Amino acid sequence: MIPIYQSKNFQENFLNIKKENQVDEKVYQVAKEVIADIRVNGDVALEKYVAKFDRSVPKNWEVTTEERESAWNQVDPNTIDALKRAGANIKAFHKKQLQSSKFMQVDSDIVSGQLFRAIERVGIYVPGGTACYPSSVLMNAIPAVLAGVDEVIMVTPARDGEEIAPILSVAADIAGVDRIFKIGGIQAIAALTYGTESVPTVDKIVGPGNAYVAAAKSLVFGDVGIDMIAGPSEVAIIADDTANPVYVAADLIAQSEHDKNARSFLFSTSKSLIEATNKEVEKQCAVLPRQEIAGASLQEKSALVYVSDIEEAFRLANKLAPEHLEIQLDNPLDYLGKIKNAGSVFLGHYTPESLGDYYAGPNHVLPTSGTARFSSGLSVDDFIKKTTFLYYSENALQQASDDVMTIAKEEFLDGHARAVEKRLKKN
Ligand code: HSO
Ligand code: ZN
Repeated sequence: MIPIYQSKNFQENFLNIKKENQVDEKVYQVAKEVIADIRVNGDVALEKYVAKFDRSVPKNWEVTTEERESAWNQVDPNTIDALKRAGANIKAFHKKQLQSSKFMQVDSDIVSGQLFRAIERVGIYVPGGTACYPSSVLMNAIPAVLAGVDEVIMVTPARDGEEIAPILSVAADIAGVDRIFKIGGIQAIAALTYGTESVPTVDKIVGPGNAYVAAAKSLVFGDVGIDMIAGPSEVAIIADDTANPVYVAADLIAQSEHDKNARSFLFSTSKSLIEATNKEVEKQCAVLPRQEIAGASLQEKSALVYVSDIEEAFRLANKLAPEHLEIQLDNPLDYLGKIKNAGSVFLGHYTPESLGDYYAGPNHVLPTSGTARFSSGLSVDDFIKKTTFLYYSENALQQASDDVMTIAKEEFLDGHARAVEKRLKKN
């Protein structure tokens, strides 16, 4: 059973709380030590930590072409076809995000603009444990490849001996990943940041990971770019009497099966929908393989919230800024204008979040824990740098000179003023 809240209680319990420190000190300490060791001692240290922390120690760090080819024979052809179609949809969606460099102002005397250039090398972290998701390989690598990144390098720990999960290798091929290394955990983040004899450095690391990986990413940030540090997954559903409780319950459960800390919310104007949803949740959970995880998330972290009208539902959802927002109302497109804060939105009774998680095109790497108030899901932009440029002719500089020198002098930076003055025509 998911606890039922009134709008006011929900706000007190879920919206006005201070964030807990997500990663504990001991985890940071371990990460610091491993990173420092690999930074200084390269492969020797890397080998030591792979042996200590990863489940198996491969002889060859890098997945060979032969291994990548043979992975295709180890995955069900139907799965391969589904992944290819998902890859095509994700590619088509992200292609529309590409932009060309901009000449912002052009006349004969002044030219300015922005050069859009891809990051040269990107590392993609892929967990190897239970959350070993080929969909995440597609979601992280496809925008990088489309952006024009020269080299996309994936890291993931080997399982039972020499091999990485074949489905991850196939997904990597579909997405266009250049190289794969069989390394996981803190040691993978350290190796990608500082390089070792066998692992090249990258300029940015993206992809989800456990607490150790998250700690390592935040420690190396600055020496390398990172994406967001994702918290537990969330969904908020806004629904009224037109919604089907079977669908609402299924979507709450889908989110909650990710993690005991996942959070699933329903904001509804309908008491009967809330009651029916709770009954459905019980029924559907009883036959769910991951019922223990989903059950913990639903009972301890989730809420069914009764609201007086749809406006109130949107107000709460915007304050929550959920990673995923579903609008299970008739004519759902009419409500787009009401959305201020959400990672990704799913409209109508037939657009479950699962479509977005796997297949339709939008990215599933999204801002969690309310960070959708100020950030966005992964896109081609995350792999692009924008370099501004400027050209002034001699005449244009003459015209701007007084203003520039005046401001420079106000800042007591005479050298700046003189850099203009030296170029002025002497009459
Ligand atoms: N809902 C997850 C993504 C995912 N779902 C991967 C299934 N596989 C976070 O957006
Ligand atoms: Zn999911």
